[in-house]
Amino acid sequence: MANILIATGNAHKFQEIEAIMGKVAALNLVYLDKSYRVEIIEDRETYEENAKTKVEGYLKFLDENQELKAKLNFDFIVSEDSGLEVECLGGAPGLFTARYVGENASDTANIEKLLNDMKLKKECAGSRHAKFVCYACLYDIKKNNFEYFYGELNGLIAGEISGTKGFGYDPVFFIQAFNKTAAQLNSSEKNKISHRATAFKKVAEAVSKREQCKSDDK
Ligand code: ITT
Repeated sequence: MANILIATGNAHKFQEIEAIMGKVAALNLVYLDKSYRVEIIEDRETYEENAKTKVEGYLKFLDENQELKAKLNFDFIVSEDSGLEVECLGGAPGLFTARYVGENASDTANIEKLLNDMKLKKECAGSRHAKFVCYACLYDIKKNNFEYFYGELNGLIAGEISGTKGFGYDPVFFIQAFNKTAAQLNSSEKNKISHRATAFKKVAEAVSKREQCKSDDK
C-alpha cells in the first residue's frame, strides 16, 4: 500500500482529504500535526508554486529528521494550496485567502473583512459570485516528479454567516444547488462536491495508477 504524507498544517483539510481519497483507493495517509513545526513560507505568485513550496518544506523537514523519515518511509508527498476568489473584488482574496487580515488571522476576522470589503464595493451589490479553487501537488519521491491537479466549487457570498460545520469561509459560501452554505452541509455532502474533492479524487486515481504499474512491473 502507498504511504502518503499529506503536507498540510490544517487539520480540517486533512480530515477532508482522508475522506475523499479513502473513497477512491486504500491508501495509507499520514498527517504531521502542528507539533512537528514544519516551516513553510507561502510567498509565491501562483497557487501551484505555493503548493510545491509546501512539498519542498516537508522534504527539507524530513531530511533534517532522518529517523522519522526512515520510520514513515513515504512513497508520495501531497500538498494543496487553495483559495477563495470573489468576482466583484477582482478575484480577491485569492492567494491571500488564509491571511486576508494578516498572518495567523482567525476565520472570523477574515470573514468580517470579506463582508466589509464587499459592502464598500458597489460592484458587489449586483453580483456576489465566488469560487473556491484547489491546486493539489503530488510529489513522487522515487521519481522526483511533481504533478498538479485542479478543482473548483462555484457559489455566492452570503451577507451573513450561517452554519457551524466545515472551516474557513464555509459559513458565508452559499451553494445554490443545496440552498445552504458550505458550513450547513454535512461532511459527506461537502466532500462530494468541493474543490478539494475534485482535485483529490484525481490525486488518488493517479497514485492508484502508479501503484498498479509498479505491481505490473514486478
Ligand atoms: P496549509 O497551507 O498548511 O495546507 P492553510 O489553511 O494555510 O493550510 P492555504 O494556505 O491553502 O491553507 O489557505 C487556504 C485558505 O482558504 C484556508 O485557510 C481557508 O481560509 C480557505 N479555504 C480553502 N478551502 C476551504 C474550504 O473548503 N472551506 C472554507 N475555506 C476554505
